[in-house]
Amino acid sequence: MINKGSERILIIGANGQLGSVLTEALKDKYDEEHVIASDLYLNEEYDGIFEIIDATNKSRIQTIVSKYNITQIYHLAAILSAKGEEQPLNTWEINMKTWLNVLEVSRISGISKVFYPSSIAVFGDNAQKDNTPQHSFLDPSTVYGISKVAGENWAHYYYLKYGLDVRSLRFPGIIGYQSMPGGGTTDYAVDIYHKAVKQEKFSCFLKSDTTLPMMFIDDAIRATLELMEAPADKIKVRTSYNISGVSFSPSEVVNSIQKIYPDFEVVYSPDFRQKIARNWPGSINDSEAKKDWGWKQKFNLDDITSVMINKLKEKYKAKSLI
Ligand code: AKB
Repeated sequence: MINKGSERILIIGANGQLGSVLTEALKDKYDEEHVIASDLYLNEEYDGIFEIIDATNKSRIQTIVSKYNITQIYHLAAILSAKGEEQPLNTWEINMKTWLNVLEVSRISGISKVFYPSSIAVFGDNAQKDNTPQHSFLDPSTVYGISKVAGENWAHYYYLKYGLDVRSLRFPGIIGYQSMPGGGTTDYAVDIYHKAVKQEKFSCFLKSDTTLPMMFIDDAIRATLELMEAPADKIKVRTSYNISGVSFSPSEVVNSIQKIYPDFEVVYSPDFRQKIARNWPGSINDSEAKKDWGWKQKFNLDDITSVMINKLKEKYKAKSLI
């Protein structure tokens, strides 16, 4: 049972694709005035308590944690796989520094639970490509992937050495209608729905048969909340859990969209992101998450297509853009 009144939650990276939706879900679950959203820039549209935090600045995180007596931190700020390749050393610096700052502030302030999103980007060429097991060889090909492997190991270290209750999921590509992803290799799978609804032709930066693990945003949010609410003794993996949603290629999502928009057109112009995708798994084995804390995915590809198209239609119609 959650004691709604006693928990005080800080979300770092609340303006992002996952952060913006997770923050609303946390506000539904806990007292609204106990959920503190934060990011590098103020979100003018956000309705609730918002603080500017640059998470490379440890004392700023500490100030906000002390100001609101924070008990849980969700650390969602990171530079993703494709964007990260533009400036590898800067990506390493930001992804690691922000995470180590969060871990240190959490340790010093006695934070009761911390959430850290990892990614399928931790896997590289030497991991099994289909049904990739939890305990695989990790030789990522992107700096984002390297930072997530290191981040998972730091989570494990803080758990072992200080007993800090850090929990983590290896997210696949996340598909949602509320906000756009930024800088990932799986971003095409959101953009494609926007183009379909606007009845525009889509140019895909991956080859048509590149199968990747993906997940609908509702499943991703539910997985996060279920993991964070599970009793601590159920959490056996203290690096990061594999979780699976659906797996599909660009041509499969095109087929799914064409059931609703038969004239939807796509051209394929693979770029550097194809090489990143080729190194990632096609599907994920999440048996440990299922066994330990009861994870089960709900949305398949056609479910995702139906919700995405309906919600985006509403959104674009409201703005008179379609
Ligand atoms: C990316 O494409 O970089 C992210 C991820 C899979 O972590 N969406």
